[in-house]
Amino acid sequence: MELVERALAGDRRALGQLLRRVEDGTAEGREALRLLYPRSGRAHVVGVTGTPGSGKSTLVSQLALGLRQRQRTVAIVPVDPSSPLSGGALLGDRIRMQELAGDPGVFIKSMAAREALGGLAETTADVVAVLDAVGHDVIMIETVGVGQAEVDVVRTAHTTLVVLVPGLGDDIQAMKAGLLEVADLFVINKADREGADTLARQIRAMLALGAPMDRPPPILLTVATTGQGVEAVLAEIDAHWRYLVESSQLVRRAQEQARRRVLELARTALLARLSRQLGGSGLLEEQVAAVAARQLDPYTAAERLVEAVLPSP
Ligand SMILES: Nc1nc2c(ncn2[C@@H]2O[C@H](COP(=O)(O)OP(=O)(O)OP(=O)(O)O)[C@@H](O)[C@H]2O)c(=O)[nH]1
Ligand SMILES: [Mg+2]
Repeated sequence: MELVERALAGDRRALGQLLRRVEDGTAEGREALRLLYPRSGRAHVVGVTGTPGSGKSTLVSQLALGLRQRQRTVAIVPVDPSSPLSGGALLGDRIRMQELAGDPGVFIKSMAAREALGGLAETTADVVAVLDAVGHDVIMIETVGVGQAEVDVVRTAHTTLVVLVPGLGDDIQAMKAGLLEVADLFVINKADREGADTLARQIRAMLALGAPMDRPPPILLTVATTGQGVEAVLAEIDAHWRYLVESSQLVRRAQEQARRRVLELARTALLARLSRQLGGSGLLEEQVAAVAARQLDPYTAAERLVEAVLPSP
């Protein structure tokens, strides 16, 4: 496939076109993924999430600059499922990321919010696989950590940074909403403001309440606008990668993710086949009507549909 060849040769325009096809789930996108997937699996995928406006994009830009100084190539994937137009925020990010824009070692691919067929997390995983396959060393995914969709997105990362800011009661709420358990590393950004140490103590106290952890997430303070503390974050990101490799978790996670993904896709494929084979037979409508009229329970109805297509031996 020509587009794949060109993307592999470092053609950024081709890569952009390829990623759009993958994102849209077109036949060409599928084919590209089939060709490229065996080349993926080398990049360190870093998820950056946290409360809105906490400085995630600023931090990601700084991390990218630091990684470039270390001669590592970087891809950045801002995901914005909350705003259907993904206008303002990303535009702002783009401007802030300008310093990186002219660098051939940095590629930025934003994920538009849309009715993705396979779900945002799945589509993002496909996009990440392609960015990985064409040779990026580190891929950073930025999401606003508010909804389940976003938590699902960061679950596809190897290392997850949760970015919080001092002086917001919201942060504690956010942690209760599931951010606490996805964090491999806490970053208290805007440490130039009052209350960073208090927040660090609160996080530590909250972690102490939970189940004992093999590796309690470090808590680091940064001022992303000046770059203060960013080197330490980079060091911890690397340390976490080494931990994943040495504890064999990297292999285990890859297996778990593969299992989840394959089963999910098999489910989708089965469902598609079910509706195709039932199409026109009227069986589905019959069952739906019976359940709606309370003549039949939904379990039995579903069982009948499956039985009609895949009779049990
Ligand atoms: N004082 C201070 N301001 C910061 C710091 N880091 C970022 N900011 C500012 O905070 C604002 C939001 O920064 P962003 O990087 O866009 O934050 P974000 O988390 O990506 O925002 P969303 O993607 O919209 O959720 C910007 O005006 C930044 O300049 C910091 O360490 N200290
Ligand atoms: Mg942002």
